[in-house]
Amino acid sequence: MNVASGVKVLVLDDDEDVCQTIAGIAGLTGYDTRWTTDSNACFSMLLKWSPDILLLDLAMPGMDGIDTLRMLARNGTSTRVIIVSGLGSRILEAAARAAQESGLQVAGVLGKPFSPARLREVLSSAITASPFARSAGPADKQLGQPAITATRIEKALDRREFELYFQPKIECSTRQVIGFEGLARWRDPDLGLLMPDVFIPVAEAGSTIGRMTAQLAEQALDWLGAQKIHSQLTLALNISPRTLVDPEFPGWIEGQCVRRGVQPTQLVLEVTETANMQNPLMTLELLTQFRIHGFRLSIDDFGVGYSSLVQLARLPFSEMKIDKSFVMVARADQEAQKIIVAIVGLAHALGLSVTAEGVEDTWVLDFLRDVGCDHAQGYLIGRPMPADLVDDWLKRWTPPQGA
Ligand code: G
Ligand code: G
Ligand code: MN
Repeated sequence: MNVASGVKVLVLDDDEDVCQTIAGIAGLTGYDTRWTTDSNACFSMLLKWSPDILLLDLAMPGMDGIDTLRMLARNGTSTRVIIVSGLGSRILEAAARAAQESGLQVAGVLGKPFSPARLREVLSSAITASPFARSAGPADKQLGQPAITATRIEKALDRREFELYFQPKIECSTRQVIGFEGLARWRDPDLGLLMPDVFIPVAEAGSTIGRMTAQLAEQALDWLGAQKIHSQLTLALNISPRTLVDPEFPGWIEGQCVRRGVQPTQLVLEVTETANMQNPLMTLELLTQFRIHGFRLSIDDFGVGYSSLVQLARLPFSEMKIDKSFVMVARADQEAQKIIVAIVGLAHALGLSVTAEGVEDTWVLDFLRDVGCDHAQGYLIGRPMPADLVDDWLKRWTPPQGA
């Protein structure tokens, strides 16, 4: 069946020719199309006709596109919006970001002039893309539930309720699996499966992060030790900067590797920088020790937060992970694409490998391969999964078809 059939498309543009062109192409493709050059008429059609998609021109006399977007957000419209403009991609993408942040479902941007093919592409991806959803913050998740406290975490550690989930990483050029990132989950008997953003900050604020890291590191190394046929796989473990002030840690983790016959090169330690790296010298010393003992070090969430060029040059990292906020939007956001290209160049110039996280579609995976990014991780490839599903996933892994 034609994806367009039954889909209602409304066009708002002050230029009647543009309206007619868009409506003509969309109509021929099978969309049920209406257009108007007047914002007020547009609002009334939104209410009475409830279109699925609104193509909105940014530069309008009187009420401009931003005013219209603000009104739409205030009315809580569920119509998906495609922003159209000849003002250039920076303005288009800024408008899209503002609209998204105000809660609208932005389904794409369309620069003028555009080809009929490009219009059809934007329209069809607006239908097939999953709706933009705001993710619930940690506060929402805890609503009406017992608070996560250090005491509760202490008990959970005694009962070994923390568990590693595994998310696969592939090589962009060959699409072979190279390893996994271990992500902490808390299987609480009352609350169910809890995500790290709920409990890691509590653990970091108190004194339980050390024990938690140790339990998760043991699970990681047990898993690596058990990979007989996949002994070349790597596993990345997230390390809190708080752990990087414990002088016992490098020696301890090395001992744990030796006990299980795991090569240190199989373990990657991912570190996110934070504003309060309490003891920069100690951190520098410990990170250097890890490298001396053969572990690999990854700078997590690069490009946002506190990671700086100075830190990057100063600390002995072997890998950089491009933050998912750039990667997830790369298909529609040319600025994000440029940032990715720049980060890949920077990483390679410093002799680091690069992993992009948050890869959600094949276009982005192809893009990453084309710009020389080494590794990719994201929902397209696989979601974080419990250990007992990993073998099966590896057997069934078929690389997504690229261009
Ligand atoms: O999927 P996800 O919600 O798993 O992870 C959210 C965040 O929690 C990530 O930024 C990740 O760095 C952090 N995180 C996940 N597991 C661990 C862990 O074992 N230790 C630390 N310190 N952070 C973790
Ligand atoms: O900060 P860190 O990179 O360690 O966190 C990884 C986080 O990103 C985890 O919460 C993981 O579940 C999440 N994640 C991994 N891949 C994707 C993806 O493709 N899309 C989104 N939205 N989140 C992802
Ligand atoms: Mn990470």
